[in-house]
Order: sequence, then structure tokens, then C-alpha cells
Amino acid sequence: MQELTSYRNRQKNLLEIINNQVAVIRSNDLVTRNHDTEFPFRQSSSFNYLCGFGEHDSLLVISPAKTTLFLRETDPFLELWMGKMMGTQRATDILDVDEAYDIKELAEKLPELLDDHQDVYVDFGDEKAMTFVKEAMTNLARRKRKKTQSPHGLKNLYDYVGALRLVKDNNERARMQRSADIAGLAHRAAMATANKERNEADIENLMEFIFKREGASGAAYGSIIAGGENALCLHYIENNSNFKDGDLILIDAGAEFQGYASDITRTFPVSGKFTEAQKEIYQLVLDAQIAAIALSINGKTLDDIHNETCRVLCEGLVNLGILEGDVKELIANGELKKYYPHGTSHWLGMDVHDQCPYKDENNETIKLAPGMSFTIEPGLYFPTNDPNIPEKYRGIGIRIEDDIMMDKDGAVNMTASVPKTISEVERACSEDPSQFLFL
Ligand SMILES: [Mn+2]
Repeated sequence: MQELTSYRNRQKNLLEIINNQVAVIRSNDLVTRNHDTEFPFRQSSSFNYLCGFGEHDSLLVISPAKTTLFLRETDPFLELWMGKMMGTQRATDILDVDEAYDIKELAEKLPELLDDHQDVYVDFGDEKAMTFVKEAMTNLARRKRKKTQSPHGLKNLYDYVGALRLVKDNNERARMQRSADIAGLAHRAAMATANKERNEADIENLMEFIFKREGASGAAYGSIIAGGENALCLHYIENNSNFKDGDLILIDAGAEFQGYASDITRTFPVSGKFTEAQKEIYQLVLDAQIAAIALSINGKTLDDIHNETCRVLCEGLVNLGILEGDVKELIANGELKKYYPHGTSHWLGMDVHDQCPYKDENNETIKLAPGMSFTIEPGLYFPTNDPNIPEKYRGIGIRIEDDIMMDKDGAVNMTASVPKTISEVERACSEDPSQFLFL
């Protein structure tokens, strides 16, 4: 079932949508953490997507004539400290590139690679890549009596690579499903393990342990392990508080498996049993999430899904007496946003918020089609000091998030096996935690 990733095909597909011009794309940089220590290196997803090369300080030039990679030349001293390097010799044997040069030769070689093209496509957000390209174009413009055409257009590569990455092939789908399965297992372990004797850090460590043991490189993003009111901070990452009986725990965590992210959120009680008030809110969020999944149909848009989610949540808040008035108006005038401040969906793939466009070249919202992947994640967050909120609901933060892959027959919920209904979650909380430690 798994087909090999063809970087050549991806390069060819890119050339097709950039009218057979030339694209320049840079690797990520190694970033200093402090003094002489660096953050763990993570390759740029788009760079990786186009050539599968994992080293920093490299740059790819894709043109109809050839694909050229610039990279660091092997250096025995560096290799002693930092590990094996690819080097120019091996690069052309191993990678889907035609030529490889020492990155030190970039300034000298880049002009001729851009020459005789009308437009150069480069990520406008990448200042260094822009500088390299502009210097090369200046250099070309200064050459006298030249018979070739100098490029005169600069175009933003960002959305073109994003458009390619939007539709996942079978190989990518298999990796994403595995990423989802690994994260799902870690969420089940968290439900079984968390109690008032544990704290957020214990659960973060447990999940990271399971991610890595199952073959993921680690978490796909900073895990959110939020007990009680910590869930009201949408990007809470301190993960260092103790759990209290009676509180809920909101966990938003996904694995990165072979470069692909999963992104799952579940909310469950510290004690293992929801209170009646918690159940009411949980069920409302769940109803909205299920309605949203039901709308995940080829031809619909993420906006359709968000609108339906808002409608269900808002109706529920009116029924609970938290909001008052006409549902459409409450949504339009921002009242719902007080308790549901974020969107329902984002694209998912190599990046957790996958770098893919939401509108097409005609500025129309992109319609769902087979191979597109996204999340559905409604939530409700009730501030502790909001007088409009009945006291029993104050401080509650609940989000439920699944990962969807569109198939030709409709939506596949890649995270369907992670406990989600009230009874499933309570059962998962009472499971034996030791079974997750050593399989
Ligand atoms: Mn998400």
C-alpha cells in the first residue's frame, strides 16, 4: 500500500504550478538556545517535502533544466562532534537532485541558475533567501552584453508549495494515521494515569515517553497539559501544576512521526468521574464536534464546518442561560467569541498548523477534497469571574479535537479510537495505567 515518496514528482509538480520558472528554497537554520548550545534542529517542512534532506545550511534551486542542492561540504572535525554529514559527493547519489555544490559557492553559482528565467519564486517570509536571490538578480542585471533574459519578477513561493502539500498522497496518509495512533495511545495512557497524586509534568513526560517508544521523534508541538483553570489559557505550556480532585484536565498533544503531525485534544476528570455541571458542558462541546464531523464532506469548506460548530455551541449556551438572544446575532456580534474564542479547524500535515492556503487563486475558500487533512476542535472556556456564568460552570475549560482525512468517500476520523463520549472517557480513566508503560 505504501508507495515511496518521489521527490522528483514533487519537484515536477511544483514546476508545473509555477509555470516552469525557477524556485529557490532554503533549509531551516540551527538556532542558538543559549551561549554555545542549540535548540534541537528541525528541518523546514517545505524544504523536506521537496528533497527529503535533513541538514541545516542548505538551499535548493529547482528549475526545468535541473535541481541543484547547496549544502555544507563534509568536514572531519565537524563530523567528530556533530555526526555524519551528507557532503556534495553523496548528495547526488542518494538524493533526488542533479547537482550538489558546497554552500560556500552559493553567491558565485546562484546567478547562472536563475538566469534565463522570467520569474524567481522564493518565500517572501524568508529574509535570508530573499537576500541571496536579490543579490543574484542584481549581479545578473549588471552583466553587460548578455544574450539571455534576466529574471525580473519575484514571486512568493509560500502558497505554491503549500498548495502542493494540501493534498496528501498514500504514503503521507499512512504516516499521518500512524502519528494519530501513537498520540491516541498516549492520550489513553494519560487518562488512565492522571489522578490527584500526579501533576501536569508527570503526564507530559509519560506522553513523550510513549511517543518516542512508539517510533515518533517526539511531540509535534509544545504539549498542553492543563489542569483546572489552566485550561482557560489556550496555549498553556507551563505544565507544572498539581491536579485537584473535582477539576478537569485538558490535554492538547500530538506526536510527530516521520515528519507528520497529529493533533489531539481530550478533556477528562482528575477523579475519573465528571460532575453533573461538567457533563453538561462536555456534552455540548461533544455535540458541536460531532455535528462538525458530520459536515466534513467533499465540496464543503472549513468555514461551513466552523459555522455549524458555532451554531451548535451558541444554541447550547442559550439553552443553558449563559447567553441570551438570537443565535445568529450572538455569533455575528462576537458574544459567542467570549466563550469560544478560536477557530474550529486548521490544516494538518508536516506542520501541526499545516502551511497550506485556505483560499485558492481566485480568493475562494478551498473546498474539501480527497487527501486534505484538518482538525475539528470546538471548545468552551468559562472565566472564573464572569457574572453571566452560573457559578457551577466557572473555571471550566473543555476542548475536544480529532484529526480528519478526506477520502474519496468522505471523511475518515483518524483519531476515532481515542475515548471521547462521557462513558468512554470515564471508562478510560479507570483503566490499569501500568499496561501502557511496557507493552
Ligand atoms: Mn489543533
